[in-house]
Amino acid sequence: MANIVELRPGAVAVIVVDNPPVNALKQAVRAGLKDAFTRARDDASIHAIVLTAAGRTFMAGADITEFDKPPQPPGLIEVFDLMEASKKPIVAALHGTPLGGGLEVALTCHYRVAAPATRLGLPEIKLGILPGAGGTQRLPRLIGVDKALPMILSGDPISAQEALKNGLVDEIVEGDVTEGAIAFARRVLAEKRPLTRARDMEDKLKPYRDNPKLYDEVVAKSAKRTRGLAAPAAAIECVRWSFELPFDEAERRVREEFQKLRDGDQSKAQRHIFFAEREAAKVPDLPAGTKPREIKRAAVIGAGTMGGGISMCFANAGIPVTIVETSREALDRGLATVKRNYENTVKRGGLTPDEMERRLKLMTGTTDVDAIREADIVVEAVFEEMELKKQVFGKLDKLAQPNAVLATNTSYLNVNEIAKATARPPSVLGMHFFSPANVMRLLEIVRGAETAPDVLATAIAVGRKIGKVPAVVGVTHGFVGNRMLHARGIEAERMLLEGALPQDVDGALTEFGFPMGPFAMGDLAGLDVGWRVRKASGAKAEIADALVEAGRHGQKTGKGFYKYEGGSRSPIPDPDVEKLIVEASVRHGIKRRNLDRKEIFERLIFPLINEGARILDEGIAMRPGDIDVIWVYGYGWPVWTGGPMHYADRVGLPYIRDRLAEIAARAKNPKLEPAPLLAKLADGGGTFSSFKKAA
Ligand code: T1G
Ligand code: NAD
Repeated sequence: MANIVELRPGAVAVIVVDNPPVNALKQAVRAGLKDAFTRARDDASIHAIVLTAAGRTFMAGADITEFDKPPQPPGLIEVFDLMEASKKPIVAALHGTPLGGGLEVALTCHYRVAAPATRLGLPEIKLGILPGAGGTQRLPRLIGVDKALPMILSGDPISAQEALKNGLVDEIVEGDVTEGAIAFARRVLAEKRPLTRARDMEDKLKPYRDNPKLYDEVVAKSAKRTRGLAAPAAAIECVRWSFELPFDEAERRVREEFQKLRDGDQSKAQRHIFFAEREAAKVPDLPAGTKPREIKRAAVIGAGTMGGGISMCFANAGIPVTIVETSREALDRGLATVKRNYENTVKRGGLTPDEMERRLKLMTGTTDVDAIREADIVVEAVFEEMELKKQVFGKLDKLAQPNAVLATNTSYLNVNEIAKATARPPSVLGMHFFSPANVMRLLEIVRGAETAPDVLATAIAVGRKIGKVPAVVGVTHGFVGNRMLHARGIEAERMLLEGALPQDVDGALTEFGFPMGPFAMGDLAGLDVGWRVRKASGAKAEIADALVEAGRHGQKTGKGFYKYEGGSRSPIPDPDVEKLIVEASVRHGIKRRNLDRKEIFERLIFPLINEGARILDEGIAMRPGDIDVIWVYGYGWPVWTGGPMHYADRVGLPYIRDRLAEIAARAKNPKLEPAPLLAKLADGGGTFSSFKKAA
């Protein structure tokens, strides 16, 4: 086995880090680096050092699994002190994704060269922390405060080309990057170039030292969403210290901030989601060596809201896609919407016109279903009607090639029943996208009773390829997300009758960090959709039904639970709605009372968690973390609280059990009684996360 850090001697020595898969800077790597830099310092035959990494990437950061354990020396700072004291030039050879601590290592080198496809970033903010090893101090010195702060606050990487432009890298090298770095180091030696240390660079800080107010403008431009989040606010302060304080004093304070964040609930929740996201696509009972099928061409049936968005996902990933509709008119409408979406992205600067054309060219619209013969995967997105879906799958069965994967985007319907409309149920599964499909990251992959292992593996691989976060779930009405959403909705409507108004209910969720509450969401999706489903099934939702019957269909009619003025999407509380709600209370003989935020919040969230417990118990979700991932990526659950099951563990299951029992008794609704698993865990002092381990 190769050493985890190897020193290859020579006039230009090469230090190679080899810690697959992403060369995370775990303790053994830090110790290896310390040892290698010490030996390089002490070896008189070495005149310069290239730092490189084996495998797919330069170091992608600290090892996140170490954050929950006591720190083990040496720390990165010890390694950095050695590097900065070096009299021999150190050149970083970057490829892949130098991120976080990995980029901070590179920032401490005297020079940086990069392969053309390198992406460089400080993603710590996405884990609820901030760059803890010099990133907040060295990056502003190298590229300027105005360029460093947005990188730190967004956590998004930049390209090697941009890094070259802003001074983060010194050269882009084609071919082998280590060889390129060695050649670069030789030139540094030959030309006796100075040992540039980022910590000594002052030029780019000067304007802010002279006029600290300049920084307020940078902050105003860079800070997007910081409400409720501890890390962005702290990061803004840390970058401020780069021009306010001496380097070492600033770094000392940064480390304090870093440790506070690392030990806080928000970062713990975000780290939980980082690992849960990667686990959600893993299926323990898939036979080892199961290979996904090759996907060269896709087809989508239906060019409506979802079909259009799903087609964009394929085209965005470079996969040609055929879109099948029933009529030319529906097809043209669908394709026009797709085009408009792309044009808006171009207008916002998110896409070049050429790239838009390239993507549009990958899409072929047709009214001839025969065209799906060439597809390796077909995603059906027609109306939510079982008979129609069965008919469509019957046709797909006759036309699709034997190896094709047949997926349905149904929101609720039984995937096994749909599969039975074909003679090949093993090829069928659900691929449940979320609206808008080209934007939302979640992909619920619904495994049918007969779905073949390689079909499941294909859906997961395709999901990743098109940039989604796949979570594998079982068949049940509404799958994981919508089934839990339904549980939330029941109490929402009841609370209106008891005394709350839509803005009170929605406010309880937005205050917690959701982008919107159930009523604003209903207005956005269109209230008529649910109304039609209820009419068909004989179900009722008194207030929502009354609104629809009064012509209030939501944003599309300018009125729903709220009113919307002048084409705006901002909900405005409407006295007419209040009147309608109060009248309904009177009809039911309910004396309206004041419901506080806490009661509203718990009555929305605890039933949802309860349903999550049932789903876990039934094995519909494999792990509580899968449910968390579904809610964070599909339903706007605030990531810094870690998703419903993680949050429930933090609140404490006994408290939730007791509150649910009260809510159930008051509503006389046995469905709200604590689920057996929740009760069992609460009684035994357990948590949902411990349930995962016991399974
Ligand atoms: N620590 C531990 N494990 C990690 C890891 C990390 N930093 N990064 C990835 N893994 C594991 C991951 O769980 C998965 O494991 C496998 O590697 C492959 O990952 C001091 C405080 C690099 C872009 O936040 O963004 O530095 O599931 O499936 O799609 O200031 O991983 O196979 O068991 O995601 O090719 C900052 C996090 C840390 C980078 C590769 N760094 N990683 O994506 O593979 S904080 C990050 C990523 C820090 C300093 C601080 C991505 C990737 P398993 P993958 P990928
Ligand atoms: P939609 O009404 O916007 O689009 C459906 C399209 O299917 C229409 O354009 C229609 O002409 C077309 N169609 C009907 N029969 C067809 C056939 N036999 N062949 C080809 N095309 C046909 O509906 P939508 O919102 O896109 O929903 C589609 C599916 O996605 C439904 O199953 C829905 O439950 C599911 N879904 C919707 C959402 C959402 O938020 N809208 C989210 C997730 C899943």
